[in-house]
Amino acid sequence: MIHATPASLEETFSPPADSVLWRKDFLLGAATAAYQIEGAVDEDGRLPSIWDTFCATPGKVLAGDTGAIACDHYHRWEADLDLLSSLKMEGYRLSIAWPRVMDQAGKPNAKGIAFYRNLLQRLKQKGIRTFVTLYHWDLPQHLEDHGGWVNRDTAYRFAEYADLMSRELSGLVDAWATLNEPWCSAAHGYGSGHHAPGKSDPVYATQAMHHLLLGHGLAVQALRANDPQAQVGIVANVGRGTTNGKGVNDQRAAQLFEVQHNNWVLDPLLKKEYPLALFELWPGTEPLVLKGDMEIIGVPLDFLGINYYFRTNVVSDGKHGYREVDLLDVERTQMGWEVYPDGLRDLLVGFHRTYPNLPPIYITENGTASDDKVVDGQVDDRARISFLNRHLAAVDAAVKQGVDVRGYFIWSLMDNFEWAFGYERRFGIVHVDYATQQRTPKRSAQLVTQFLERRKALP
Ligand code: IFM
Repeated sequence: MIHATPASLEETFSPPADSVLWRKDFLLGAATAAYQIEGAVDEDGRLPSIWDTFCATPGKVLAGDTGAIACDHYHRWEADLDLLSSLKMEGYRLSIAWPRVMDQAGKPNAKGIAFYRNLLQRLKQKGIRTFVTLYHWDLPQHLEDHGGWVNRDTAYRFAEYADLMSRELSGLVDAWATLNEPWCSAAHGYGSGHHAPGKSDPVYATQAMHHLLLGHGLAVQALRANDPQAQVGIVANVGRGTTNGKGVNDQRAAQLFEVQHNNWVLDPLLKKEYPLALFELWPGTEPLVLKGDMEIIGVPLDFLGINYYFRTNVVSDGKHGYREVDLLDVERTQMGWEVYPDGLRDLLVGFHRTYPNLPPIYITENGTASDDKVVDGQVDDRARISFLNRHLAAVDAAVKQGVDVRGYFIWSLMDNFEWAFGYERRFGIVHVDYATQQRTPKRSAQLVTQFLERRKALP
C-alpha cells in the first residue's frame, strides 16, 4: 500500500514561515554529474573511463544503455545553463570528467579544460554559485588498468589532477568537493561489482576506500594552495538503518548497518580512524595504512556534503552481522527505495552529536525517481513535490536541533543516465526526451522556481 500524503504537500511548495528555507543565505540549487549528462565520450581528446568500459560489458547496465550521448550536455551546455538560471537556481553542483582534462601522461587537455572554464565563467556571469566535484566515479580506464583505486598510486594521480584543475580554474569555483560518495566507489565498484569497474572482493573494497580517502586528503592540500578563496570539502552518501526486529541483536544489526554505510567514511575523515566494528563485519579486510595516512585523510574540511535517499530495515543475521528485510506497506520510489524523510533528520542530528568537529553541511543530493511522462506539454510529478517538501522539512527540523546546514541541492537538475539503471529511472526536475533532447521543466521545477522568486522578492 502507498500511504497517501496531504494534497498540499503534493501540489504546492510553500515551506512554513519559520523554515530555514526562507533564509536568503540558505542555498538552494540543483546537481548533476559529468558522465550522467555530458555524452561526447570520445570528443576533443577525452579518454575512455571505467564507465565506458562497464557499459560496453553485456549485462552490466539495464537495456544496454551507455553514457555515450546521455543528455548531450557537452554540446547543449549553454542552453542548459540558461534553463538553470530561468529556474532561478542559486547554486549548481556539477562534476568534472577526469578523462576529459588530462592525458595518459598527466598532461593537460586544453580542449577539455576549456569546456569547464567556459561553463564556470558563464555560471559566474549568471550569479549562480558553483559546487564542483572532482571525482564522480569516472576514473580514466588507463588507471584502472593498473589496479584503479586498489593501487595506492591512484591517490597520487588524483592529487595531480586536483592540482591541475585548481590551477586552471582558480577563482571560478565557490566550493570544491574532492570525491562524490566514496562509499559507492569502494563498495559498489570493488565490493559488490554493481558499479564500474565491476570488481568484487571485500579486501579490494576496503583498500580502495583507503586510497580514495588518501587521494581526498592529498587533493585538499592542492586545492587549498591553488584556490585559497574556495571552500573545500567532500561528499558522502549516508543511509539510515533501523530494525523492526525485537531482539537485542537486531538493534546491534541496525547500528552495524550505519557503521558500514556511514562511519566507514566519516570516522576516518572526522576522527582519523576506521571504525573497528567494520572489521568485525568483514574480518580480515583491514586495509594497508601507512604512517601519516590518517593525518592526511583527517585534514579539516570547510564543508561536508551529505547525500541522502532512503532508509534500510535490517535484522540480525544470527551471527555477527545484519541482513536486509524489506518493510511492506511503505511508500517507495521508482528505484524501490523507501521514502523516509525522518532518516535525514535523524542522521544529521546524530552526526552533530557524534562528531564535535563536524563542519557546516550542505545537502549535496536528495531527490526521487519517478516514471514521469510529458502530457500536453506538462509533467505532473506530484510524488517528487511531496518528497521534496518532506525532506526539506526534515532538514529544517535538524537545523532547529542545532545542525549547521547551509544549503540543499536537488538531485537532479534533469533526467539523466542513472548508472546501472540506464535511462529508465528519472530523477530530474526537468524531463529529458532522449530521442529529441527536448527539456521540459516538471511541475516540481515550476514550484521551486516560484518559491525562489518569492524568497528573492522579500526585503
Ligand atoms: O544518480 C546518483 C548520483 O550519481 C549519485 N548519488 C545517487 C544518485 C541516485 O542514485
